[in-house]
Amino acid sequence: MKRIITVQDISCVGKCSLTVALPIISAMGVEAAILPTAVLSTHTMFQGFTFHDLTKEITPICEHWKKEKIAYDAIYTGYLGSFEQLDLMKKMFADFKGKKTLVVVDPCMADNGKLYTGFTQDFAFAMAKLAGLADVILPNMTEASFMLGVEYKPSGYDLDYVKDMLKKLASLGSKKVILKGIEFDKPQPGIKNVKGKIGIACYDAKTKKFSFYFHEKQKTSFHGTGDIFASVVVAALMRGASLEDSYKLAADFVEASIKETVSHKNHNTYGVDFEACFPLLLKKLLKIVK
Ligand code: PXL
Repeated sequence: MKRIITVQDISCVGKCSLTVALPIISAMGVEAAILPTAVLSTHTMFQGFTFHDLTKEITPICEHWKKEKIAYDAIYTGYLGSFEQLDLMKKMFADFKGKKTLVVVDPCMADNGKLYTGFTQDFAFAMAKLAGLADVILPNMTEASFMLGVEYKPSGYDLDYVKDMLKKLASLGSKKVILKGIEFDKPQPGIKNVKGKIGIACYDAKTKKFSFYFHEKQKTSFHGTGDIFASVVVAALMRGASLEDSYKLAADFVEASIKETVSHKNHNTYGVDFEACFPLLLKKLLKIVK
């Protein structure tokens, strides 16, 4: 069985970071080892959340793993809370990246044109350096804009703008870029149906191939869906799925989870009910990987 080490916070309540990565990776038939970076009472969308930093634990934990000769097939980082943690991840990549280890950085720090509470433009530039060490990165349009130091455009851009952004993100150093949250106002060459759609654009710097996947935009957005998306992508890659199949599976699962959540009256607003969509996820996964 493949083993992923995922490095992100524990938001005790919030359906994000480790509380989604663990169940999703496990359900997809991959071992999920964890390195918690902090414990929060909730994610940072709530008022008055508690925050206990675990940075000091990271080095001793990694040293113990080295002593035990524990190896990982993938290293997947999500929400990281400080410059120091970014530096520690660089060291972790150097220590644990074997010839076949896949490094995935989800530069989880912003959405809808805004950085999450506690982050700055300098942090985004530092995250861009970490992203440069990864094999796969999965920013949304906001995170991509902050990492590149360009103004975030909520609309009015075209396919060339997106392709240029993908190439610039790849030039940070990572070979594969999955860019999320793309919305076109007008049809684009090869992408006719854009009305009411939101999509993913992907660039493989090795093959120089672009690919796209557009699906229905849901009216409500939720925290944690980026973490769900990334967890599905990493686990699907570990199960041998192609990059394209992996991000399509992830997008379909997120879409189904949002639809499931809003189908209930008085549904919660802090995260999606992805738990109810596992049968769909596994059915689709088994079609891809047999
Ligand atoms: O889902 C991303 C995320 C992860 N962890 C924490 C967060 C957020 C988003 O706000 O606050 C602590």
